[in-house]
Amino acid sequence: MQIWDPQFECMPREEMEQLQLERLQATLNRVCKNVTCYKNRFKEIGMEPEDIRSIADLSKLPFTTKEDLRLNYPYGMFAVPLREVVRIHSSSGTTGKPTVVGYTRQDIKTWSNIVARFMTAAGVTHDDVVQIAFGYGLFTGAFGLHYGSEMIGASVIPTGSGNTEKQIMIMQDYKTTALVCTPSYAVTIAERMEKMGVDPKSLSLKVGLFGGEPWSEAMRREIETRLGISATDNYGLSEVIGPGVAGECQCKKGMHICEDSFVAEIIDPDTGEVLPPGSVGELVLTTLTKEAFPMIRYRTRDITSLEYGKCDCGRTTVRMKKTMGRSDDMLIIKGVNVYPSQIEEVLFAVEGCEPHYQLVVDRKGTLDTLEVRIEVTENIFFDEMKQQKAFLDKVERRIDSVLGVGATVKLVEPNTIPRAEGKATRVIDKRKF
Ligand code: DLL
Repeated sequence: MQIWDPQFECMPREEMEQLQLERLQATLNRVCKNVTCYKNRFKEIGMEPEDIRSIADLSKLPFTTKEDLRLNYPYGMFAVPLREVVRIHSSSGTTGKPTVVGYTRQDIKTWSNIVARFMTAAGVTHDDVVQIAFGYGLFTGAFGLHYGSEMIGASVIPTGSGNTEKQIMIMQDYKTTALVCTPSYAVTIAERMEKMGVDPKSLSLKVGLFGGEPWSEAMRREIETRLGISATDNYGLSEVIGPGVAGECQCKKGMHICEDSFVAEIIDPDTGEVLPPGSVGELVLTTLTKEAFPMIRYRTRDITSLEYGKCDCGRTTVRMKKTMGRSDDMLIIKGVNVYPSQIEEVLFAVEGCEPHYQLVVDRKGTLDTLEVRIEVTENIFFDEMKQQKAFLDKVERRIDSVLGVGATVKLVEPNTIPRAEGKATRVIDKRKF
């Protein structure tokens, strides 16, 4: 298995912590000098950057939140003058103003390099033909993987997202070997291929690099079988750099975080307290190499845990588990915390469920209700009411026993839940309106 940057990816832990500390101190000095928000923060807590003498000391500093970025919209958190910024992207937030992020020329190089790392870890080499089916534009997904692929020397096909039949034709004719998109779009592509009668075995596809949204292990198995590929997960967020923060190797036992560029902490989302290694909590990230848009203790809202043990691939970097979802996507139904990904796991385990589902949360009087809409495969028939009832009972019982919350399951006709081309919308929460 190839490793793109063995010096950093396989660095002994003590050495990595030393490197992180040096880079952290340099970053803190720079933000204190150049970003008013951070300058004020240090003043408020009566600290100087020099007071941070270890990585553990980081916990003495306040968090940065999306609200801080909103208050400093658009360029207030930039640490360099705009003339040094060569690229601007934006987060995919759907409410309020989006967050604006900037990159210097060096940031673009750093970004390309860390994306090249996880793409190499996923099995991409300069011999590959990489089809990028993420939306090009303000979203960081397409550009990040595009630049990473070029750095590896692979041949990039920038199809962008959508136009699924054309994607498939290109895959056939241009002999695509690696597919890059959201996991939900991968399902959309697989489904369309089946409809078109295209046998995935007749394609040259080998690997799929999917990210940008949470997806379960069950969904991975589904995609791997339907497309006949090896599928890996990769994680990132625009505020921190975009894709490239972490990615899986072929062992598929967690996503390796680029620790020479980011310090990862897990906190209790309610108290803000740093949790011991292995705990499940909210991921907080501090950038160590970014010039234009450094972030100190940025609260990602993503719920995961960290694994510090060595991976069989030889990399020593800490791995983050697949995220359960975002703390702000967590549904509280009748007082029980529910992540859409948990329901996804249950559904995939039931034969006959299609990987298309939607959760509708509502309130009747003071009581929350959860309706799980699922598509059933065309070959399962429910002409018989008794058969249908048995199926519904089975899914409802499983949801109740796994999540501890009752749900009404409703079967919907094949092809009625909207297909995703980018990130899927899984939840309709009517309680907010
Ligand atoms: O989604 C960056 C990205 C693009 C990562 C392509 C990987 C591949 P944003 O649009 O700012 O950036 O959204 C970031 O998406 O906080 C997570 O909640 C979610 N997310 C991203 N990747 C994963 C993943 C990009 N692999 C937000 N698993 C993050 C689970 C993910 N959630």
